[in-house]
Amino acid sequence: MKFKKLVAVLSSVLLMGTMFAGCAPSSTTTAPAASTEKAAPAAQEEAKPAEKPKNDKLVVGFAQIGQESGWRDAETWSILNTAEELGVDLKFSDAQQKQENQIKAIRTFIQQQVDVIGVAPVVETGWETVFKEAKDAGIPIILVDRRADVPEDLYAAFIGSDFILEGQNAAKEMAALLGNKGSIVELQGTVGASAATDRMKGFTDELGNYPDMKILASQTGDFTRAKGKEVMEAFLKAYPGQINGVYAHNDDMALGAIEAIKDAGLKPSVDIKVVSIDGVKGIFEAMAAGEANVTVECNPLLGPQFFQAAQDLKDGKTVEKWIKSDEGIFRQETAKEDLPNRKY
Ligand code: GYE
Repeated sequence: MKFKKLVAVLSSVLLMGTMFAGCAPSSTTTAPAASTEKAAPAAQEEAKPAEKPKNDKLVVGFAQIGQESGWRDAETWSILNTAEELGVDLKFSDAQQKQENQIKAIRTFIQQQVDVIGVAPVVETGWETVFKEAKDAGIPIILVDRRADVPEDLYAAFIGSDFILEGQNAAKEMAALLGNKGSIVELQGTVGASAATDRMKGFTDELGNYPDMKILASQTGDFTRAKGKEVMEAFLKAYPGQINGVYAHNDDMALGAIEAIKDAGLKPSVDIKVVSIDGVKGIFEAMAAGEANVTVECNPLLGPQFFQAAQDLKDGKTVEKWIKSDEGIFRQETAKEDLPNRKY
């Protein structure tokens, strides 16, 4: 499935917050009503033994957060596309940024007796009850890209990045850009999300090594371009002529901040240094145009690792508790050469 086509399908189907089953080409665009293969066991049970046959298709439920960023779209694409390639029966839900919708989706997956549930927890807390329900039903949970604050026995694995390290790397890059001296504003991700909490911690801790660098202000832009712009506009008004750098917890917010900086008559990456996290194409374009400085990569293409872990769990194998992704740091100097190689 092509990325653009997928995004179009997502916008039209998933925005409604519905759930649909199967990721094969035939079912991706089908109406939610088609998702009944696993939901009507009664009729089947009379003909077949109650137990699921061994070696049957891998059945997975995935409770996605929403469509707040280019990174998120790339992750969704990776999940849908890998399921299609592997022939996995995928039930996919878009929670439109709401934890209650993710919890509802997980409960539906439990009823549908999926083999494994994947969830990208929008915030860190509030998962214990529903994860216990999955555990009682014998369904392992894989945390994808963000962590949940639950006891270790309530999830099988976390697949994703080291957000603290990303924050530390971002701080080192900012220090190098500013000659170890200057005032920074921070655009935080969604409040309560592990990706935001840890990116803030890593950055702040690392900044402790640079006595002449300080954070002037820090506020959430909810991982979106629109809010990133809005908050940056407010910062520029509140601290005229005082901001040397902006650190954004994701590229989308940085792209919003760049617009705000330009609207204020300043040059992004020159008058105000721009450092962010993710590595989406849009920020490479901005770097190539000389408007952003550095992105610390966070890989969203987690589909292959996710379904491998799901299959291993179904097969009764043990999986690593933290499956990490390989990531780099990319700077303005090489952006033009890097751009054609970017996959998301
Ligand atoms: O950095 C951001 C997204 O959870 C790691 O969520 C993910 C973050 C990603 O919306 O762009």
